[in-house]
Amino acid sequence: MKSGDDIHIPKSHPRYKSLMYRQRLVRGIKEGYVSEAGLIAHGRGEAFDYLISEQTIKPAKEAEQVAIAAMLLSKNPVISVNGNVAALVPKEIVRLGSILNARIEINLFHRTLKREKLIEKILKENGAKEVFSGGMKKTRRLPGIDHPRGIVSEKGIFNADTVLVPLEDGDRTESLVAMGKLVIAIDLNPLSRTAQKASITIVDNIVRAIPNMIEFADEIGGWKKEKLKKLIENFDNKKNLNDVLLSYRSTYCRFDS
Ligand code: PTJ
Repeated sequence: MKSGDDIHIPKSHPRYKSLMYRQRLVRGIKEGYVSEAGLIAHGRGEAFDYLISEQTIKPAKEAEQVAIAAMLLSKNPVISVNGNVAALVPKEIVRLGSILNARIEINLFHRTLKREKLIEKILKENGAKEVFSGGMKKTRRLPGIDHPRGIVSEKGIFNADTVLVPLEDGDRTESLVAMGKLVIAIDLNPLSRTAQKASITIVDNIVRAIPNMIEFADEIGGWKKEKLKKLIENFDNKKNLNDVLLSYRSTYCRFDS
């Protein structure tokens, strides 16, 4: 039976973009690579996106630039991909990985080999040459993560010095930070455990964050190391998260007398 989720959405619809992203996730579920819980996560993200007027706010821009500086300075940066990321920004993730010379690793919360294979296919169709995952031969376990997502590839996340974790579920960030890695999170919820525990938190929708990061990579890619280091030194993640919360106030108290 058809669910009607695939109806044609006219470009003139005021929420065209938002509806198109929803459709991508629904299709991803039908194709078997997005988890059903991915829809719940997306809905939560949408709610938080309203609080920033569905725009990249200043603190997010700052965090995006610092994140790129950190990745440019890293020896072995890795971008972690889950089902939602593969549905929303597959081409952009591959492009960012190639500009930054970063490895791409599939790491799933609702892990199945079938989903891993389907996501690998999508990433390769979008230009990825090599895709790492916990399904590879040489794997290691992240300390403190008993869940199947704790199995990561040795050459990818396990040996990374910097890991970009978009739309993360929480405990893995803590484990990666405890291992001494620099963790960059993309999460619309500034209060989530991931957002609070990451080294650099980007509170922005991934569909805007990754394209912005690609622009920053082009812009600051040629900078000297010292200048990149300065950007990172001057960044305070706690302050940045606080600025995000303050921006809610300035958006939603605009009718104050
Ligand atoms: O594909 P899998 O099996 O690895 O599962 C992926 C999900 C996302 C389902 C899984 O990691 C999960 O359950 O995540 P959580 O705990 O719901 O956390 C996801 C976080 O991402 C929440 O804080 C959301 O607010 C946030 N989020 C959702 N959509 C977006 C987002 N942040 C940025 N951009 C989005 N589009």
